[in-house]
Amino acid sequence: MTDVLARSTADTAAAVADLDAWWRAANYLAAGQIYLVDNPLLSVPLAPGHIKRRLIGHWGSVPGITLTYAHLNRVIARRRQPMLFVCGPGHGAAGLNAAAWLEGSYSERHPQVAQDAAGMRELFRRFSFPAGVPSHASPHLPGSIHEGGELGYSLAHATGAALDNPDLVVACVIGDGEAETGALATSWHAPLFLNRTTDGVVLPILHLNGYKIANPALLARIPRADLDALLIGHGWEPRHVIGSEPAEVHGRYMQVLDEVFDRIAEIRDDARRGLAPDNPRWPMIVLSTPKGWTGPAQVDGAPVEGSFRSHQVPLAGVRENPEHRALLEQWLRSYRPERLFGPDGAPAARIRALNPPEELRMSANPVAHGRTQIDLRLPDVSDHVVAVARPGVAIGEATRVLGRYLRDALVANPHDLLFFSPDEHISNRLDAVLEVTGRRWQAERRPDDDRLSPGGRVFEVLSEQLCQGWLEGYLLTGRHGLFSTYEAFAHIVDSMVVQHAKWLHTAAGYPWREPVPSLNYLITSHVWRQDHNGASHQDPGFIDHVLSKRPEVSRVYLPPDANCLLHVTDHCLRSRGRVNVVVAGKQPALQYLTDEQARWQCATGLGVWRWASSDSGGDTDVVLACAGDVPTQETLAAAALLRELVPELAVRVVNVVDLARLFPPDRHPHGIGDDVYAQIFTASCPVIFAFHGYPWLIHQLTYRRPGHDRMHVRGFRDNGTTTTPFQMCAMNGIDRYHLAFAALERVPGLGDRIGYLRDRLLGLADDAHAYACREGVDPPEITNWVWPGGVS
Ligand SMILES: Cc1ncc(C[n+]2csc(CCOP(=O)(O)OP(=O)(O)O)c2C)c(N)n1
Ligand SMILES: [Mg+2]
Repeated sequence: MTDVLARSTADTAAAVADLDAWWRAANYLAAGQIYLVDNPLLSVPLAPGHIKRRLIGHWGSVPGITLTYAHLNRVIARRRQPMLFVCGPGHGAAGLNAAAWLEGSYSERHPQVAQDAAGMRELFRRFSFPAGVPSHASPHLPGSIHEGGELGYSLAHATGAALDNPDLVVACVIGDGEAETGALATSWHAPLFLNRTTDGVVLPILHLNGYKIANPALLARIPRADLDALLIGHGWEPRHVIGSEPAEVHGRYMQVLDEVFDRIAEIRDDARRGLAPDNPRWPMIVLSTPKGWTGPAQVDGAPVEGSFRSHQVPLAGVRENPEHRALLEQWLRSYRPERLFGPDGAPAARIRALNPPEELRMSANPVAHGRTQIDLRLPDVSDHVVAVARPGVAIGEATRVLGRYLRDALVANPHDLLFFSPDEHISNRLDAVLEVTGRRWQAERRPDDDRLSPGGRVFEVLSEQLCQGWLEGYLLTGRHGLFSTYEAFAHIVDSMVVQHAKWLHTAAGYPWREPVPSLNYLITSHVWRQDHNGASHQDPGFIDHVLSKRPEVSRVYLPPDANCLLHVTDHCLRSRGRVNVVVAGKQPALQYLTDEQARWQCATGLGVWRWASSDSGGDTDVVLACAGDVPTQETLAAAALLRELVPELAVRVVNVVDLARLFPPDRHPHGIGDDVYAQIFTASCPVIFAFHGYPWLIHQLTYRRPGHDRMHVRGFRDNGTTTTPFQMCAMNGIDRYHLAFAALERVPGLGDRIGYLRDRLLGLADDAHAYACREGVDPPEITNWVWPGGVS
């Protein structure tokens, strides 16, 4: 291939000149965005009035980003290679905006920013400006799937985007500072998961510009041989582009990219013909060019180009300080804008000639805009439900049931659905999926390994950040997936879900972006059933975190049994543009609702369980509400106890599946009005709410409801250890005995009986405690408890 593409020296010089012109144009436009509100083409001498009052942006990263973009464009045009550009240093967005503007796609998506002088002026003005566009590679930027504000996720996103996209190359610029983050450090494992035949290619470009904000970057200060050893050890074949002389760097970059893409073609061809090893080393690039390259060399006597000082705005006082202003003008004119843009401001013909064909522009790649997605073909939930002849008697394992549904979903969607888990897929009882696929693995396999496979569709890696990052990349490019993880350790990705939720919310404002499939979490090993683990594994706070995000995006579901879990998951897999958290236990547990009842319960999100209530047709004395599988069981057991101890008491049982229903409608699209709230929770009865999570979340959701002081919430009080399931509940006051007593305490008219009832209920709690301490298990009347039956 290289022979075929070989060029004469004259051709190479011409190509270098063209690349350099495109690069200079992009750099000019990037600097213009940071500084200018007017005089975009410098048609008159620079004056203070042309300069922004607040200078915001990050210059240092830009030249390496634009250089890479220009060179990839050359490859795209020559090889007609579809490519996606993921930029780790998303703070260098001025460079990316510039590239998209030069390619014409910025103007297509933002018609007010045309490819002319007025458009260029607007491109500059709106950057990091109120009511303009942000300083990072946010959803406004065509072709971007990665904001790059919170550093660390570029390579994971790129890997996720490449999965099941066999024709795509995802080029991923990684900042050398970003490379120090935990998420990026583990992302180097990608070659051990990517499939040569069915996946696309990830091309990491480690941008070794030497500096972060205020410090050198570690990888830039270790011996080259050590850096190579690190990357080779991770399965990459690094090739270096080093320099600070533009013409030399252009030449070298061209040559290296030709070699890299030849090698990529070779690996792909070999794979498709069944040749060569399972896990070849994939080529990658280490780009060592100065931070802030081509910017001011020195400012006020201190080096800026090639230094951390170029990270943001190299010249600060340009409105006030004529010396700085002169330096800025000199810098901007050094790109020779008059040769790059016509008098009308449009990019010159030679610049436009370097753009790839329209459909291959990275800034117009439909993959980045969710435009290549399909709907999942999902199995019929009714084919998977567990039979519930009587509520609260049969035992089922919710996630095991779900596993069979997911297995069939995978069979129906073999190329668009993936499962991710930090080594917990089987522990979470989703085994059935592995009847039809394996666990993705390209490293060594041994005979006693369990279902490892180079094409497996279950991704297990012990990094929650990798699971999340891969899944995000997969979703953002229009495919579907599920991330199952322990509840307590979901916090590891707290920060990532914040970023993703922001992305989804902002992206929804751009009609040219299709809403992408939702980010679905299955939290199966939850706080109440950490029988093997204890305190370290007990924290239900992830749902608080997710519900604090934008209401248009965030959803939390607490299905009480297997059939509800099926219906909720079916809904989540069909949804778009959401973060769905589904919390459901994996332990054998009582089943309550039939298929039809579960369908209704999940569609309405909350409801009165008449079969468990004793208030039909008359006044209600107390409401027992619950959300979550374990709290539901304890609430029902409390309701049964109350029937036995105080048969005349009118008790209503309410179950909440969709937590956001508790919001008022002006706070969340799923919120219910006060009228419906009163129909369910009554207008004035005490409500004892047994909640899966921290109690204050329920208070937060309901504080504006009339008579909020009647809401008494029991939940996790951070009392945890390795103990029996019932003792976990008792330690936190959500066990049946304490719930029943909490209800009685608040019901008027029991007179002297309350003392007896108190002794009885708390005595039973003590007995259960003593039994557990003696026997190491819960008493049989608790372990084997079933709903006693009888519908009022
Ligand atoms: C997780 C995270 N921590 C800290 C920051 C603040 N921050 C913004 S840019 C930056 C330095 C990035 O350096 P590098 O990745 O080398 O990018 P470049 O040199 O290309 O600008 C830091 C620390 C951040 N954005 N994200
Ligand atoms: Mg850097």
